[in-house]
Amino acid sequence: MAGMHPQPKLIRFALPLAIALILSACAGAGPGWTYAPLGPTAAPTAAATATPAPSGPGGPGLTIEVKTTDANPLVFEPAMIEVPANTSITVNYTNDSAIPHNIDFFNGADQTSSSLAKTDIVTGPGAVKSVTFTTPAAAGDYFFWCDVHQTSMAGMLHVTQ
Ligand SMILES: [Cu+2]
Repeated sequence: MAGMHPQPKLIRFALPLAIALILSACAGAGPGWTYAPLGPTAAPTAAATATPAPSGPGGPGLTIEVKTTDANPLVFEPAMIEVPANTSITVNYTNDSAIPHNIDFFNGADQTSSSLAKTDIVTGPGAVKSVTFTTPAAAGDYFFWCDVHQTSMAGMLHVTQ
């Protein structure tokens, strides 16, 4: 009985042994593999190029002086300002009265239009507030007033082409 088994037993042992030998031979020859690069690593994206900040309205533009005097504390002088269309202007408003005022420009012939630009309200004497904006592209008359004295203190920005 025992004599019938040796051969199959030998094969059963020999085969795994052979495989083990082959594997160890390979291992002895050094790794059959190498560390593969981790694939194309995405190069760090360059920081988004910053868009240059708008340099603002070109040129220094025009400067307009408007004032309210202590002697005449509820009017703009001048009450009619003539400016070219589509031009950057800086309005320097001087309040020499002890009454709070500002100057608020509208995008149309009266106060029903939206405000184009306005200064802060300031109380004089000797107080100056400035505002810079681009005049409308269309010629015409554009209303302005004092936000504090809407019914009594107004004027017109006359825009020419
Ligand atoms: Cu006022």
